[in-house]
Amino acid sequence: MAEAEVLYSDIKFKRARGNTDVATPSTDEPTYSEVKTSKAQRPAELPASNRRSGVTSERVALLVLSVLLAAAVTALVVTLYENTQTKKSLQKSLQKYQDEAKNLTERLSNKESCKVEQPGKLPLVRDKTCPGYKDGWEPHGEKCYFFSLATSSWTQSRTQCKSMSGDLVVINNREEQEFLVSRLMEKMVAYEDKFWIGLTDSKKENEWIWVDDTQLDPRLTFWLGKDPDNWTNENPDGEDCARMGEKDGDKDLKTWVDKSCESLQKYICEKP
Ligand SMILES: [Ca+2]
Ligand SMILES: [Ca+2]
Ligand SMILES: [Ca+2]
Repeated sequence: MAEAEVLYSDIKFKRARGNTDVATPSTDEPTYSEVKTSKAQRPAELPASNRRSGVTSERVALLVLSVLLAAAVTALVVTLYENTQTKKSLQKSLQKYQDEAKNLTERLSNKESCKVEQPGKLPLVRDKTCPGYKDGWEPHGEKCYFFSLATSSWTQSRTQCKSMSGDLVVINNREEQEFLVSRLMEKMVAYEDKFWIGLTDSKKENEWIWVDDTQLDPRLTFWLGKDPDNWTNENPDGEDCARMGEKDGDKDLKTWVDKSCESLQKYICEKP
């Protein structure tokens, strides 16, 4: 018998009082007999309900597996979605940073081009200071320049320059002309807001002399249009002093015009 199989037995007999010879009990004397048995239940004899229970367990297991599989798939989908969102977010951020970097580069590039001050070929040395820089003198090359805010006649303007240890500007080369043209493009507030330079033909008509007594080199002139025309409508004495400046500049740097020396103009001074 297997361990799980249990047999119970409980038998009770009652003997008659005072009669030991007779083994047969009288009919009025009751005899008790009670037998309880319990047999092991073999697997093959499992009731139908238990078999159903086994099938149900398999179904439950299958259901649990299905739920776990569904959960795993859901988690995978959520992770994939989150990764996609993160990737999109990173791409947006990257694009934003790239745009900002591009803007910054363009702004820096513009700033650099302003420093160079086209059409000048040589970069300006603005950090080098000039004597009297607090009054507005600014360096360029080995010289210092002053662009006046006030207006005066050509002669008065020259006096002003001399009072500041300089003289009206003498343009010695094309590069110096380029520098002055570009500075005047910034400073001029109107088309007639031109500046006296140190050039005059007051001694002899059409014989132009710089204030340092050098003759004007015909290969290095920047007359604008039909000037010098010694126009006499404004002053019967004609026009014997030179002024310069084109608010919009000129690709050939042609910005000089002759003007009556009594006209009130701004002026450019130069000193070493
Ligand atoms: Ca000069
Ligand atoms: Ca003249
Ligand atoms: Ca003229």
